[in-house]
Amino acid sequence: MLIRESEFPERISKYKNILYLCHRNADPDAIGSGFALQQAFGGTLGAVEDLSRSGQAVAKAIGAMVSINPNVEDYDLVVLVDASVRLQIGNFSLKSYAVVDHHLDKGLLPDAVFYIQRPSNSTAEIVWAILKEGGIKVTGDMALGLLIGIISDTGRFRRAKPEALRAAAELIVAGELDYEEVLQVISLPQVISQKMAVLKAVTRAKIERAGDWIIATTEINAYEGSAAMALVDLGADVAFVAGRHGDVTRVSARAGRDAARKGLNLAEILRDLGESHGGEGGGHKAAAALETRGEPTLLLDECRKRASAALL
Ligand SMILES: [Mn+2]
Repeated sequence: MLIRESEFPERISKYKNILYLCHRNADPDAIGSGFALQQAFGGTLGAVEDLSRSGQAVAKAIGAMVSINPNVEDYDLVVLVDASVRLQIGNFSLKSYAVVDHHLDKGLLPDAVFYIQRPSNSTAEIVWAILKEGGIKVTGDMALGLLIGIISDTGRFRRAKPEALRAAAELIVAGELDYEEVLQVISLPQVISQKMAVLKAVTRAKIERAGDWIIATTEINAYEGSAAMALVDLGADVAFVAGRHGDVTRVSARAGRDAARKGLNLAEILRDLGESHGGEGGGHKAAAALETRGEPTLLLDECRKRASAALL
């Protein structure tokens, strides 16, 4: 059942033992949002498998204790934060759960006891609305985590909508934060394996034109998301990067603003591909991911065809 932000405190108060669960490779938006909810309403903060490097940096800066792979059976409610597809949280059984998320995916919504999902730049903005409307006082650390969530999910405000900018300004005031210091927290030097992966992915890329649109596809078995982003930064309108992970193939996709405006919806393309290959995909219009069985080359072909059909 879809609820409003203002209804969240009342709903959550009915449960005693709550787990706020962040997705796999938890990023600053997931950690910052989960931490703020946990601080405001009590319970445990957890993540599936691991935290991303920037997720770890944020957790350290705000003093978040994150339980890795907690036993979901131990809780009477699991609040999934920043995720609404199985792809991001893995295959354990979920009895009673809620969702707070900003993706376009519907996968886990029908069985949730309640959920808040709307297409904002970040989950952190939704959490900020919950706290604000509930009249809950935020600490500096809560505000810091939420602000970093917004900064990182907007690409340092490059994709920010007015609501994100407004929430960021409010959080700086509420948490008495120094913006320059905040940026320091997520200014991490790239590790060499990431630089190598991205450079290899770019040099191997296949570049094709669909009318005036440029679609790039490539394979690399790590940092697919960073590689796709790099290809779009270099001029591709759409980029799909596939990599093998054990017996599954992961595809990360990114699109430039013009392609998304033209109606390209990467979340839809990767969700459909996931459905037809027995995997799962989803995300946002301009940034999405897929995990499924199948040959990387064939999956990339299908991605390219779907993207050019959407753009032409
Ligand atoms: Mn997010």
